Amino acid sequence: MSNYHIKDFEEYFQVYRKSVRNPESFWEEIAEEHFLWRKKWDKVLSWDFSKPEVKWFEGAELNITENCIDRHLATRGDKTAIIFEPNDPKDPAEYISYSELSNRVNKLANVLKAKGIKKGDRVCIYLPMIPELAISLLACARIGAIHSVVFAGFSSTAIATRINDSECKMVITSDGSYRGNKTINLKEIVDEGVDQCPCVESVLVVKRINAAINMKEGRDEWLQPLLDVASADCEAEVMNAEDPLFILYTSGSTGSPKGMLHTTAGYMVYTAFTFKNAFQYREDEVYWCSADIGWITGHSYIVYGPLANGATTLMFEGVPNYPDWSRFWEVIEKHQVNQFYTAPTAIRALAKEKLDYVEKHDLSSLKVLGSVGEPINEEAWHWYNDNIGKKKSPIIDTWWQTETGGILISPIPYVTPTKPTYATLPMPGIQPALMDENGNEIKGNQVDGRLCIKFPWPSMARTIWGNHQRYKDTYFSAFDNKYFTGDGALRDEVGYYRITGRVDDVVIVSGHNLGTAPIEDAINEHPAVAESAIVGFPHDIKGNALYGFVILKEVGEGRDRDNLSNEINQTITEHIGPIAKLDKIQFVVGLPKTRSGKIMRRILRKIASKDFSNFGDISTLLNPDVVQKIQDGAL
Ligand code: 6R9
Repeated sequence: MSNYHIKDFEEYFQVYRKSVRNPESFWEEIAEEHFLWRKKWDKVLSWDFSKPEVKWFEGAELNITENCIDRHLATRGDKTAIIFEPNDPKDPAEYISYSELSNRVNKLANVLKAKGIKKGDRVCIYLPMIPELAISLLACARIGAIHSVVFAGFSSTAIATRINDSECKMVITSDGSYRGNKTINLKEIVDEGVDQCPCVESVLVVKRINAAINMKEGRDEWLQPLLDVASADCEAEVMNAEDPLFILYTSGSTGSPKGMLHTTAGYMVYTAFTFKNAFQYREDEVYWCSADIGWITGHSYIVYGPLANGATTLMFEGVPNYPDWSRFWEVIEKHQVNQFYTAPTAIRALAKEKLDYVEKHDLSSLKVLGSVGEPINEEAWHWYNDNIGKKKSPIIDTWWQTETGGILISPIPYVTPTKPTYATLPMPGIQPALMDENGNEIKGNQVDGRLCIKFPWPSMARTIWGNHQRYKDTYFSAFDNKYFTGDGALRDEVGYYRITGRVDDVVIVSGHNLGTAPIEDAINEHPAVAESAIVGFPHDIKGNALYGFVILKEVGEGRDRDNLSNEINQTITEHIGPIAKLDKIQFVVGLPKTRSGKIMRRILRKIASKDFSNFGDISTLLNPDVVQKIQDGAL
């Protein structure tokens, strides 16, 4: 894939203008030049946000695995496609070349076929971060089956809900997983879940930890013996551009999880394009995204985007603090990682530890640092920039969503001047709009509002599986003829975007619109504060007041709490103004977080307003036990 790297700021604006003036010809050119099609499209785009319906490259035929694997074989057959770095650093890393990947994907694809999986069938994948996870996604795509990956940290109830919602016929799992010095019996969790799923006909089990597990007669089978006798040739299923590729569940602010449906051609084109440009990936570089493939970040930027570019993508099975807090930096040095992509929550955790962990490793291979998943606060941004990037690797703060399929707003490294806490400018083809509460677009700069996208892009989710009405209600009803992201954003004097957080996190205090993220930023600047979360709670006079949940660093432990509270409010006053001062501050040991590291503000809002009833399903939290502790402290 040759030359669609954007080289400088001027070229960015040229490309952007072109992409907005004539989106069809812009994307058509990229699709023409850089991918392998069985048949070209009849029409580049048709769309109607009122239905809503969006179709890209209609009439085209392709298979995404031919683009991610087969076409590289002639030129990159021996190149490493996937580096697998296991949980235990004493175990050897695995280097899977493109030709080996081809064999392994085809074998698994043949096994799936032999088990009766056909085009359009749904397959649930519940695996740790081992090569079989990436291979399972690709094997499904090879035969046109729709994969539905469930993050292998979710509970059996969460698995069952997701399997039943999309009626998966098969589950691919493992006997267990390693996580630091622990092992987790995944199969037991799957068994409990699948017991509630009449649609599941077969369960394939990867051997990872050699655990003694139950195998249900007639349903469960070890995968390896089936692979041993499978053929390494498997003709790719010819897919239409708009045929489904995968379902991935994301939690809504209310109700059951939403199965976002992504389709084939548009998703492929957009993730490949953004991977290459947002990371400035070049041949022979090593790219590492530390997310789990159970999230959209892993789908788009561990598997499909990198492989469509013939890149070397690293999969890490472990955790940042095993055997100790230097593990990430050790992996970067060991594999000479050039682009590193992680989440602010990880950066904050790493920044709490001694700098020795960082300093004993050579990080000079790094060229680009990425951030994703939540707003990156200023302190974390600087720590990442100073200590990891040594002020020479640009930080790309990439804003996007499960629903958007790929990165929508991000600096292009070495092209877009960065600014801490700003995701900066839209990727080519993306037309953001800020909207006011009355549904009008706010033009000009130095404004803030609700973030919408007013024109389709290739990788947008096409529907919610089994519930198109909910798709319409959630994303296309708040504002006429626009996709509503659910996030708030501001546009600064030069047109850079800063995501201020979910719109439901905005608190109106005495008539002032306050984003919680900038206040958290301010608090986190206090030397004794490790992390904080702010929510609104009802107040007789102000309408809403602010409640801060604050985790202290060790240095703050022994200190007088009243004094600290005053200092924290003083910091807020200095950074934002007295209007943003907190009415209540509670020091806590942890914050309730989702598995992807997002703070569950819904729960904190309830605690702040002393409503301890019905927290909803907290079983999928990373740390459900922290909820009771916070509640006890609030009484
Ligand atoms: C990719 C991913 C989506 C929500 C999104 C927003 C928040 C993600 C962000 C960010 C500020 C960034 N978010 N990236 N907020 N700056 N760079 O995380 O998808 O799990 O669906 O979450 O995450 O609130 O709306 P997903």
